[in-house]
Amino acid sequence: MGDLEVDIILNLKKADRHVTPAELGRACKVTEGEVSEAVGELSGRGYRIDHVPGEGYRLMGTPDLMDVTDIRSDLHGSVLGGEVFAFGRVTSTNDVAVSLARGGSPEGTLVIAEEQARGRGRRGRVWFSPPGCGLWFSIILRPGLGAEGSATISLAAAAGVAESLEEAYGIRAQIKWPNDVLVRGKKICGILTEAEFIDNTVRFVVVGIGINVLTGKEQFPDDIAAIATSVAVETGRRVSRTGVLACVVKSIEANYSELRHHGFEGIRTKLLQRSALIGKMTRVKTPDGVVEGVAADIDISGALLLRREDGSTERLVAGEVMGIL
Ligand code: BT5
Repeated sequence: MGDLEVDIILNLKKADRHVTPAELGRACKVTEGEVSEAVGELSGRGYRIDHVPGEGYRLMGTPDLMDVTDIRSDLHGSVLGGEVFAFGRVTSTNDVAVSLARGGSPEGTLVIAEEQARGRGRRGRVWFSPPGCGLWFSIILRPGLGAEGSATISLAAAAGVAESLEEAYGIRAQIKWPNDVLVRGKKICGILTEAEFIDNTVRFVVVGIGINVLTGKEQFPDDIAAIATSVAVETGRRVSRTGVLACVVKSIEANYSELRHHGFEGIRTKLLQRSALIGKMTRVKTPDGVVEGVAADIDISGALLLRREDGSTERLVAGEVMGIL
């Protein structure tokens, strides 16, 4: 996959009409012969490109399988997705991203796979990641924050996912602290953030995001069928996965930039507006035991504040919501 193919797809997407080989050649700074060769290559990979002699080429459709050219052209100009690695099948995109990050890959590197053989949730739980259905991807970030900062990154990403699903697809999404995006109480997206530190500073953060996009109701395994949903189930439409990816990544980029330049307060406000927990009696499993109380607030470091029956407040930096009562 070369930069020329990305450039051609970018230009055809922008034009949304037939574009002559000469025009494309000028835009991409190559000869007409090179344009025709690249178009041949793209057609072979599943791009539907109409050719009308005299009028040129027009993009009619992108491949069903996610294609790195398509992704790169959609994310053109964004920091996140500045480098994209797209795989058919991996163990877990987080594993690949962590090893790339250890090897020095830059901030914004995005790793995506059609299928994960061992998609992971937190604490060794399994993340259902079949081929052709979802977006399973990880982004490398190098935020230069202290250790406590990585929780806010996860929440900023969750807010980005929820906002973009609402803006682009009209899906009313809520955030369940610390890492789920829910629609009508069902999980459409889970986030697994993993960080490595040097002393007390974050060396890198890998934000792993799983979004059910095309999964039909009947495709979810029995153990999650009642608690999971997808963009297709919620909208009744077969949307483009690459399209969803582009909206989500741009929205995460905006939130990440807000977080770095202005701190957590703006994100916190959005989280409180979209929270599935605030004001509700909540039971949370923490490393120190189970705590119950009304979810009252999220503080400036991303911790959940629970108000207990006796009036005391419990500050939870990590935990597992076991139930909304
Ligand atoms: C999460 O864990 O929700 C984090 C999921 C992160 C997945 C992404 S995909 C790309 C990257 N690479 C990886 O290997 N992981 C990340 P947790 O809060 O522990 O929730 C896990 C629970 O969610 C499971 O025990 C199931 O109950 C449920 N679950 C599993 N697969 C699901 C799916 N596809 N949709 C909705 N719920 C699911």
